[in-house]
Amino acid sequence: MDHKILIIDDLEIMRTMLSGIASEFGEVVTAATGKDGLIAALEHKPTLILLDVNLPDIDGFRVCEALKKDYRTQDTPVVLITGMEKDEDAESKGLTIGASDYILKPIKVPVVRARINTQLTLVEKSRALEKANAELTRQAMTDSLTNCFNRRYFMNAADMELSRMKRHGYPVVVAMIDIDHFKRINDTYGHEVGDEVLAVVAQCCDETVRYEDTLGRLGGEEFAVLLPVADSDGAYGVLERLRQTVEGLAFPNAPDLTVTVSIGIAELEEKDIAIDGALKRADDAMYAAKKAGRNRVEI
Ligand code: GH3
Ligand code: MG
Ligand code: MG
Ligand code: MG
Repeated sequence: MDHKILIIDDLEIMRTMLSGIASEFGEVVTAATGKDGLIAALEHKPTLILLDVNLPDIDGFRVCEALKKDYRTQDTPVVLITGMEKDEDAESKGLTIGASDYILKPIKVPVVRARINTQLTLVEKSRALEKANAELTRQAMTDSLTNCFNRRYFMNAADMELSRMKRHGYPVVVAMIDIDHFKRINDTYGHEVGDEVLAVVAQCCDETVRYEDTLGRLGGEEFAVLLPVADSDGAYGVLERLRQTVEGLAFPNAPDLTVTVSIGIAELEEKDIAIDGALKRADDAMYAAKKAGRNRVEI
């Protein structure tokens, strides 16, 4: 892993000695004053900061406090370095204000090396956890076949959009998109082609709507999209374009296949308590499109 270690110490000999050890772990940057150290922390975003307590301008405790107050640096571990070995207060004060560890002067090379190693290992573990967490969060909100949001995420997002609409008063439209005769597609071409159709249609929907619109797979071959700041006439244009694009899609594994969708549109209304009401109206409109011959958009 790429580490960057910031050393803040006013003595050049200390900066040189500490740099020698720290450079075994990654890139090293140094600063000779508290102020320069704070600037360097923001500029270089180090993984670890070694901070001398006795500095000519701002003392190390206050530098540490400043680092811990700033959201941009508060998660960066700080190891304090001091010559006040008799002063137990200094040690507890340092640890209380958020320092991760303490190194006493005169420094011993193996001790410094071990303490740096411990801090960097902790950083690596927490980064790995963060990554795993982010991946879990992504999986929990995504439908794995189509990569669009799953039903649970969509319903939550839609309820939030409904309350935003009520607060701000802008129109929001929800559309139900259902693939026509999808069962027949599965029966004729097999489930694998069916799955490919779902993925391609989802991608097509995603590319047609705007970035701030939310697309979800509600079930089998049913998708829904939320279009904020759109009234049903405005949304009709977008969805009619989507309908035409889907009709023109080509499927390499089924060259003679034409896929169409039926789409129902409804506006969210002030009286709606949850998204279900608007979804039901969109669903009714979608069924009207089916009844009217499919491959249509109905309001
Ligand atoms: P309509 O035009 O009236 O919508 O007819 P339809 O055949 O599309 O509708 P129906 O609800 O009868 O059939 C939906 C089919 O979708 C049935 C089900 O087997 C299939 N299906 C649901 N989920 C998946 C999936 O993940 N992959 C595949 N390949 N098929 C699926
Ligand atoms: Mg000093
Ligand atoms: Mg269908
Ligand atoms: Mg259906």
